[in-house]
Amino acid sequence: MAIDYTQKIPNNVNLADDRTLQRALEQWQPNFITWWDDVGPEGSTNHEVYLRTATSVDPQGWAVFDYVKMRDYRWGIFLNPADAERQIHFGDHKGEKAWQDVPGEHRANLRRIIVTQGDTEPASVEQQRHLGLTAPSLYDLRNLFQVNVEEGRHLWAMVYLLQKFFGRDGREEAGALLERTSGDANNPRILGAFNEKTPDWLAFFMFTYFTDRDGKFQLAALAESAFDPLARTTKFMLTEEAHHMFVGESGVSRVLQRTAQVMNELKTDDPALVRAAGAIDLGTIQRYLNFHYSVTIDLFGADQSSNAATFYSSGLKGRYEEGKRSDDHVLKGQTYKVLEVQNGQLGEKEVPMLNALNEVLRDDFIKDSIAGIGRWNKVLEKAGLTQRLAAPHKAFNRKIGALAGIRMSPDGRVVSDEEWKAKESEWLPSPADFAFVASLMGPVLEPGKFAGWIAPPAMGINKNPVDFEYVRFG
Ligand code: BYC
Repeated sequence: MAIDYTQKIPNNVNLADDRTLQRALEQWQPNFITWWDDVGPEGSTNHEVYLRTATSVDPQGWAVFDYVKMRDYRWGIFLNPADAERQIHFGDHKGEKAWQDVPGEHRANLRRIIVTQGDTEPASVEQQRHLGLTAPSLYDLRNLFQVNVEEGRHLWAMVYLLQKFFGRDGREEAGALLERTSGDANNPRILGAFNEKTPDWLAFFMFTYFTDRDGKFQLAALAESAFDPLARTTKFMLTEEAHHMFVGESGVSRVLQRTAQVMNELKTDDPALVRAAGAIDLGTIQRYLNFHYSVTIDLFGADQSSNAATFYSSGLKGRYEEGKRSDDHVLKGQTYKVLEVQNGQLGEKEVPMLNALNEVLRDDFIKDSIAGIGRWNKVLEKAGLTQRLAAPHKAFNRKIGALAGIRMSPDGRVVSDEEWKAKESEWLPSPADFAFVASLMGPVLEPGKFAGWIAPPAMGINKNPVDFEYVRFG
């Protein structure tokens, strides 16, 4: 079904037939715009940006490109088509028909999942709000804004579910999603990584590579949900999420390409010389990677969680690619290995699989992330360099779960407090690293021109040339 853009709130959910819901969402809409103006992309109001907008959710219509004034972007509600025969295919309700409404006994848990998901979307927009002032090119600026407007739309996706299915509680939660603020001391966002700063473009690329990938895995698990409206909306969100991860993966690749070029030209791996030539040394890139990887794997929650078991058994949240797995999809009596520290040593223990489902999803994420680090290393290999990037150990710099607070080196040794203190600035970005990267940031706004610390992309957006005017300034 095509999306109706003549309505105040574009949608493919027949909003006009549900006056109460329409009114509730139309009351929320001005608050969303106020939030966007206050803490959304700074100084972008009058920019005309070459953005994709969905005109339908099918392959022909989900990515239609044109110039859009940022302020006039049409955030809407788009669900994938319904399948009237869809069945629940995991947990205690396996084989029953998928739910079109929220069963009373699962209401509180579903609301909590939807609120947690919804909270991350505006958080990321807040985290990225200053980056438009220091874009390394028009191409990158456009990509940032594309990510921002779609995260805004993902907030709409969750607010629709809250307002349609959760009555007064849902309306209150929808309001609260615009009140919490990333990094706020009194009213922060729910999950840790979404209260961290994204101070520069290297951090932005790492965030979109790692943290948006948490989005991919969590959304994929929710796309299995027995609650059909949640499954359908997250499926469509996943289509958009792919571009966000592309921005991160290609962004870091281009930084590496430029760094490798400078190292080869100067025939050096001395970080000071690489920095003096205006590129980002590999050590700094590795430290940024260590940071974003570790805060992102915390987003999967505790290694053992009774919530995770309940979410799965009651059909609220499945596993990544649940349908492709060949087990019984109930998982009772099965076990999974998690890490623990005993007598100062890291070991493994077997725990009930249902309780370890956060860890199962984390491990799926880790596999996917490491594959991409391998692709980054190909850039170094192709440039003839022997240095490589690596994911730190799963227990490095953890704040959530059984590994929280353990002092662990990136290569997986339990270390003393003294060693941690002595090495922290080799393992995680230091204030000096942030200051150096910040010193490179500055807007480059001429079509086809790129900042000196990043290589141009291999091709432009939607088959346009790299020097296309991706943003026009009003
Ligand atoms: N920071 O039993 P546990 C995305 C809390 S990203 C702070 O393990 P559970 C996107 C936890 O809430 C995808 N707190 O919890 C990406 C609990 O608190 P309470 C986001 C944390 O329920 C980029 C307590 O610790 N979607 O879309 O098993 C840009 C005990 O933990 C953290 C989802 O996350 C943390 N990192 O699992 C834009 C999906 N981790 O209740 C967007 C929905 C845990 O004791 N969420 N806690 O006060 C869930 O499925 C679950 O809530 C979690 C937590 C997997 C996050």
